[in-house]
Amino acid sequence: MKLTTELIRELAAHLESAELEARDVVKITDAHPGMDWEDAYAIQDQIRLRKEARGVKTVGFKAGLTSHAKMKQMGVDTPVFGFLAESFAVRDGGEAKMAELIHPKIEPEIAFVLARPLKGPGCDIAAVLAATDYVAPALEVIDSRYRDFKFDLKSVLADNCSSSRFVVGSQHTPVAGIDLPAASVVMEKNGVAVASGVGSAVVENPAMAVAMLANSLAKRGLELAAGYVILSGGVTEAVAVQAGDAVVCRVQGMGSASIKFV
Ligand code: OOG
Ligand code: MG
Repeated sequence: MKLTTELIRELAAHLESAELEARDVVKITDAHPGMDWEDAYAIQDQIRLRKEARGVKTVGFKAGLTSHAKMKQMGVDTPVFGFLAESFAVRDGGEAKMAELIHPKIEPEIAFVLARPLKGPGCDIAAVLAATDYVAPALEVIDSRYRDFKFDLKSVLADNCSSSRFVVGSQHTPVAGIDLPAASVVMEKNGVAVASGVGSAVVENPAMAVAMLANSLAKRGLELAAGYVILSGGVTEAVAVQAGDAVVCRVQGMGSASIKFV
């Protein structure tokens, strides 16, 4: 750790206010170039604790930058992990308000909902599949608090990996019947396909991204709880949205998830 506890709390308040007030800020490594990985995750943890202290529950976690398309789009080369607060959840077919967002982009993902807790280290694909209650199509709305979505890995980790809103499809599919790497994923905006890929785009198997998340959390003494929603990461590049847009993610064998921007 390079930053003091006081500064970590200040930076968490700074980034969470930017989120809640829908305004952008410059990336925090500009003023704190010496911050390390531990500091970055400590700021993210502090944002989570701020929300929990106000009664906003944590309902899951996410992996991000788990596909080559996303890594290339953002100019980084390792996965990142963030948390999902209940205030981020939008029901399938529901609305996200543009006035509450800065410059949102949307990406198609595969969600896992856990029947049993998942704890690293040593989690692998088999452990993830055994702990999974069901899988479903998902859409994640990412909304970096950083100006023009320009960041480095430490800044984005501190900013809870741009997490903003998410929708999980209402069809629940047991994972046993699904070939996750082969599952085709299509995202449509206003009825037109704007991105498509297959499950294997996410670290060869989206279940692997969940295992990596559990193993990463273990380093901070955290685990994935039963009932948690896990987003395994954007299958394709993220696409910008505006008021009036309707977006659907369809995953072969799993149905769809949809959201409107108003
Ligand atoms: C970071 C979040 C990435 C994903 O699924 O790849 C992410 C960003 O691109 O702003 O959620
Ligand atoms: Mg994502």
